[in-house]
Amino acid sequence: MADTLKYETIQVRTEGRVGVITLDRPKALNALNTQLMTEVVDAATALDADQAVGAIVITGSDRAFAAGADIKEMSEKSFSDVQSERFFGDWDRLAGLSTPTIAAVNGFALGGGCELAMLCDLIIAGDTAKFGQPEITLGVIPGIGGSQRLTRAVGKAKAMDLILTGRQMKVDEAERLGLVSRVVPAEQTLSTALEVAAEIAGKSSIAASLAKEAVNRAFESGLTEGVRTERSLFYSTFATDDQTEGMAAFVEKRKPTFTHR
Ligand code: CO8
Repeated sequence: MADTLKYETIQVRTEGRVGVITLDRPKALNALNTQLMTEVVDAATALDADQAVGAIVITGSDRAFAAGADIKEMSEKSFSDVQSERFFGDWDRLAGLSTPTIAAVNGFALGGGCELAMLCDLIIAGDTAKFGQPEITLGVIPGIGGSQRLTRAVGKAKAMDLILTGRQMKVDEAERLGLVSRVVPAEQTLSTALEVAAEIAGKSSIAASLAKEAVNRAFESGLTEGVRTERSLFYSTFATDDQTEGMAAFVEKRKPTFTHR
């Protein structure tokens, strides 16, 4: 389990089989600086390795999920700084977690904040949520996958609109475009995300990680390769105790008891 005491910019806790990471730089609207990025990746990696954790929720505050990468920190950097320190390169490790992840978003999810939400498997958004990629207004472009994941999620027409104008998109538009999984009243965002996370964590963790890998392959590759990958992942579920138990429980008309093996 992640050692929450060592973190300064996030809080980490577990509720049953759900790990919760709360971004905690309220004065900067949870702007993502190097320390926060390092702490989120460290905590998420520890939760991912913990067999007792079956889903991870990442959330912010009522006012902001995250208002982007920390502009004050970035403004001091040169090309050679960002290139040599692989600035924000570790963020990609979040995409490689095998535990399902849910972003619970209220308020601003802008720039790197929108990209962090899109790195998660599901986005549950409150009705106050606003998404956008405003990097163009700072003379830069998205750098944590935004130009790729947003385009795959909402299509070229809307991605170009959002990335070239830098405008903020309200949650009803984000839901219509398929960027968010569910929209709820803002005061219910975290509780809904925790419920969904608990539901996922109650399933077979092995099956969940294979299902996640299969869906991500659809996102990242062509149909033929994706279907081939899904087939071999499906076959591999027959090597698990959870497949034996899940199907036996159905046949015997009882609830399955998954051991996540
Ligand atoms: N970075 C640093 N500080 C921020 C940020 C930020 N992204 N966003 C807000 N803050 C700070 C403000 O400076 C302010 O601090 P202070 O009180 O010390 O001046 C405090 O948070 C509150 O902000 P505001 O007073 O501006 O609050 P408003 O309600 O008036 O406005 C907004 C809220 C609209 C969210 C506004 O703060 C804003 O526009 N923020 C910047 C949004 C933005 O441009 N985000 C994109 C950043 S670039 C990016 O994310 C690139 C990611 C790629 C990284 C590449 C890695 C390879």
